[in-house]
Amino acid sequence: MKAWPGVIEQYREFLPVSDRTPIVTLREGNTPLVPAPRLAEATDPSLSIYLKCEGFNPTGSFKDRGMTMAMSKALEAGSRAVICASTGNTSASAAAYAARAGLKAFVMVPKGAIALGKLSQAAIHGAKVLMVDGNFDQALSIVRQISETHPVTLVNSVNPFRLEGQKTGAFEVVDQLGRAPDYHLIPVGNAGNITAYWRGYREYQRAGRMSELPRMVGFQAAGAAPIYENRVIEEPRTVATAIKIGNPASWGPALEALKDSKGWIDIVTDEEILQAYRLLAREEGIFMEPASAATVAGLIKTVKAGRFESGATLVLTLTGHGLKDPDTALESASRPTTVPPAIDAVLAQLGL
Ligand code: AN7
Repeated sequence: MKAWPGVIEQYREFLPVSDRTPIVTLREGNTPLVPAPRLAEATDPSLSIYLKCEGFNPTGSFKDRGMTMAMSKALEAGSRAVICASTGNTSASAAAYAARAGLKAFVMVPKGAIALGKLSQAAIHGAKVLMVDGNFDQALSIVRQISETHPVTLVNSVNPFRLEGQKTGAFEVVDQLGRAPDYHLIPVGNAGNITAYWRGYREYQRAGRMSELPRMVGFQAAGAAPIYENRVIEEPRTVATAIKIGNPASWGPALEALKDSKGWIDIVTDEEILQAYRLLAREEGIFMEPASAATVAGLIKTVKAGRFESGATLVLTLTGHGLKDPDTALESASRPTTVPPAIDAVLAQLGL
């Protein structure tokens, strides 16, 4: 079997690269599309549910698909440094791909609202990490201004190459499933990924690789739901820190994706997110971060509301790995029990 070359080489004909583009890759993509029969059993057994496990990318999130493109094009353009604001995953991915490319990385993250794993990634890859005493939206505004006036490339999803890379997620779903699903469910923060998936599906259809388009269904956290509420949220709140965003950069394009695909956007509460988080880990053996669990929470809510027709095929993008956020995992599960090193004491705990 040929080794997976990474998303740019795999989908070169669909991407704005040329022979002169130096490809910066960690062999991202080719993530598993895992059937979720227990999840169907727990919701509606007539549904075919598949999980696109993006947490298995090199830095543990879907951001690597966009970062391989953004970093390759930055290098091609002669850039020496990159900058981003991030709720965590973008900064982890930018730091790793910048290291790979030999570029300097500057990342800005909201203080106290970034999961431990993500922060550790940005740090160990050698990025200059700034913790802003404010939120993501404020940090994005600052780095956007800096990139306009200083020699540093912005690698947030407002960089058009990011979404170009991320659309390969849709290509893979179709390649793995043999068709597009009837519904594609996805968490929404800055709204780049929902926009990218929709673009990917449309381009694949135009190229004759699939026939029917899916309906895109997005989920925001109830305390951070600007698109759902149709207003900027000044102080977004949610346990799913990855999607704690009050003024999404791709707001307009996401609305178009929802409208064009006859999809919709809904909200899920933190309680629903954490319930889905535990369910996914315990019933399906898949550990994804809370923002990803928002999609599973959305599935449960939507099935209850009777919005999916019987027998429909659903794909859920699980955007980031559970290990990114060990604190939330430990707070959401029962604590380990300490025992002395003695068989009797251990047996007393096991109840065998
Ligand atoms: C796990 O890292 O915005 O709607 O700065 O990390 O495309 O923004 C992360 C977003 C979903 C939302 N799931 O995707 C960042 C950042 C996870 C994420 C989203 C993010 P978009």
